[in-house]
Amino acid sequence: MKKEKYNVAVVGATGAVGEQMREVLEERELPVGELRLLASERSAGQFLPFDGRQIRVEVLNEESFDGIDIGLFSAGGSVSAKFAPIAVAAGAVVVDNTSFFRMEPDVPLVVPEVNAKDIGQYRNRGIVANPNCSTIQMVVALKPIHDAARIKRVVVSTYQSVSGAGRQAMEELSQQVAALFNGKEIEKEKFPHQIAFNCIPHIDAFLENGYTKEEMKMIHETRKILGEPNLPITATTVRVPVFCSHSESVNVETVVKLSAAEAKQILRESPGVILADVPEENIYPMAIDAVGKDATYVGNSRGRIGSKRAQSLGGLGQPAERRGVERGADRRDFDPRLYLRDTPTERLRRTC
Ligand code: 2RA
Repeated sequence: MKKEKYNVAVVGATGAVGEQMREVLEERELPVGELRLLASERSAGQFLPFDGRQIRVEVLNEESFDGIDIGLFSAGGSVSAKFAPIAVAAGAVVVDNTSFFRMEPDVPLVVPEVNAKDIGQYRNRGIVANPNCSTIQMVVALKPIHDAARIKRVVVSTYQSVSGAGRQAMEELSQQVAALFNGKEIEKEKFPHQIAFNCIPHIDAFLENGYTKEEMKMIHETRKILGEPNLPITATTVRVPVFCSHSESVNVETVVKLSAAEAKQILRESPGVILADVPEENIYPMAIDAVGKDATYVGNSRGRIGSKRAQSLGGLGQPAERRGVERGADRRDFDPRLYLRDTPTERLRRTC
C-alpha cells in the first residue's frame, strides 16, 4: 500500500494511548489525509486537536472504516475482536495495540527494530499486532545478543510504572500520594492494594499456573518475536509507584561465551538501544530519563557472579561488578537492566 496520503482511523481516540497515537502521527509526519477519531458513545462528540485542526470524535460503528487505509486500535481486546475484521473488510490495514490477535499464528507480532521482516505477513489477515510494552523494550535488547551469542535462557523481573495501567491508574497514584500526605483516605480502584509508596507483584490476572497474564505475555510474545518457540524464559512482573517508564532487570544466559564488555559493545551499536552504562559517573538507565524517548536504555551490564573466577570480584555492589567487567572477565552470562523505550503503547509517558 503506497499512497500519497493515508486516511487513518484511531479507535480509542480519547484514551491515553489514543492521545499518544495522535501525537506520534504528527511527529512522524506520516502524510495523513483524513484522521478519523473513534470512541464509545460516552466519549464521542468532543473535539481533539490534530495538525492545527480540531477533529470531532465520532461514535465507533460498523460504517466507521469506509475509506480508511490504516486503523490504529487501542480500545480493548473486545473492541478489536469485533471491529478489526470490519476495518479489514472495508479495506484498511489494522495495527492492533491490544493482546487480542498477538498470539494468532498468522498475525505478525512486530517490533520494527527486531523483526521488521515479519511485517509483510499482515497480508494474511490485514492485521499487525503490537506487543505488550514490557515485552517490546526487552526484545529490542535481547535480539542483538541473540544474534551474536544465541540466548539459552532469560530471567526477567519488571518494575512497571502505573502508566501501563492507563490514565486512571496514574490519577490513582496521584490521589493516594496526596491523600497520605494530608491524612485522608486513599481511593483504590485500578489496583487491588495501595500503590503509593508500595510495590505490587500483580499485573493483570493470575492464571492457574501461578503466573500472571502479564508474565505469560512476556514469555509467549518474546518467543514469537524472536522466532524461538521453546526459549526458556521466566518473568516476574511488579507494579511500582512510578508514573512513567517501565524498568526491567534481565538476566541472560547465552550459548556462545560473551563477556559483559562484548555485550555492551553489541548493544551500543544496536538499533533502538541507548547504552547508559558508566556507573562510576552515576550513569545508568533511570525511568525519568526514558520519558518521551523512543529508545530502550540499557545499563548495569555485568558478568555473572558465582563462578570461581567471578568470586574475585567481591561484593554485589555496582562498582565492584563494574570493575569486574572492565577486567574482561570471561562470562557466559550478563545482566543488563533494561529501561523503557517509548513505544506507541507507552507514549502516554510523554504526558508525565
Ligand atoms: C501494564 N504492560 O503495564 C501492561 C499494559 N500493557 O499494565
